[in-house]
Amino acid sequence: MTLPPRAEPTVAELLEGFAERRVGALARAISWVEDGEEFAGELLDSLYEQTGNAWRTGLTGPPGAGKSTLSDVLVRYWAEKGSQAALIAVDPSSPFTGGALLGDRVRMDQALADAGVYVRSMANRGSLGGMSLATGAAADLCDAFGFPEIILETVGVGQAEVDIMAAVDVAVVVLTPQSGDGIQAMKAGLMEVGDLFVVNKADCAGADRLKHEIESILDLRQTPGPMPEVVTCSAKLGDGIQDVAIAIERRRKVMTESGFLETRRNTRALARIRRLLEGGLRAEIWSHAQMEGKAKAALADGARPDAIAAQLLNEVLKKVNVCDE
Ligand SMILES: Nc1nc2c(ncn2[C@@H]2O[C@H](COP(=O)(O)OP(=O)(O)O)[C@@H](O)[C@H]2O)c(=O)[nH]1
Ligand SMILES: [Mg+2]
Repeated sequence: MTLPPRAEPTVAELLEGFAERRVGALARAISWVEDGEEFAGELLDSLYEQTGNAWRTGLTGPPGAGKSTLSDVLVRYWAEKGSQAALIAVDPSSPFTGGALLGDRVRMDQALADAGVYVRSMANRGSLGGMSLATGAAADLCDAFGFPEIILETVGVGQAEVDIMAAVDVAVVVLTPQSGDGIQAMKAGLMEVGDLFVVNKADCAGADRLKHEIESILDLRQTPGPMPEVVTCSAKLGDGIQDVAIAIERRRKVMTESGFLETRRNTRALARIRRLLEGGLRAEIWSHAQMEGKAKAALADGARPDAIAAQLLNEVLKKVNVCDE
């Protein structure tokens, strides 16, 4: 027996769900964003005024560093203080893995849901503009829904993770004393993106040495903004969690008071506009039949591909200018 397809809610229905704080509405809204559903933009527009109240914390670092374990204890810590969290676990790796790396996360979900935490996994579905756009919009939805704390946890380290970290208020890089994590972090560009460094697995040997190693690397960094702190903890044993939470809190305070947070949020909004603009143009330009036809004709005439591209770009730019006037 096949079930009839489930009817999609309308924007108005989802807004009603948000007003009544129904988690099902939030879940569906995030799916809209993930799938690029046609009314997602309208929904986000309607909710925009309700955003800007949540803190966005990113957690990144090599697989196995303890990001899931740490985010788990952090959201519980916040929940106990009366600050409910939404936790978005992101696997931005190629669509082929289908988010397989999120498995460890899923196992923890039920217990967290029972503690009042909203948990959501997002995997790369090959979405236009990349995962940082989709996760940014998902965070906006959690923000509008009224979660005061939002955690974005990534599964690994790579350019996509760095992009996601650039879209949070405070980016926490989690490393461990094992496996030369300090060097790995440097290679992956995490030293520039981190606002706070957590040396997890402090119950294992070498945590203090790694802490000093990170501090000496940070001394050389030329990234704008206040200097990051390095704290140690053992997420699994629950040791030092308060230190991590307090360090996050301190970082927010420093960033707010120095005006750096506002700058960062503006930069984030601009980067988002630029990405969407470029993505939109990219999608439009080639599908424009004339472009492809012209390119084919020029190729048949024996013109050089780069020269054809430059010529076509010029034509597009001229058109844009005409529209300006
Ligand atoms: N010894 C020790 N193990 C930990 C600690 N935190 C996490 N782990 C373990 O490290 C492994 C990877 O943790 P996980 O949170 O899944 O890492 P993720 O891949 O970064 O999300 C798991 O087996 C955890 O139990 C810790 O503080 N000390
Ligand atoms: Mg994990």
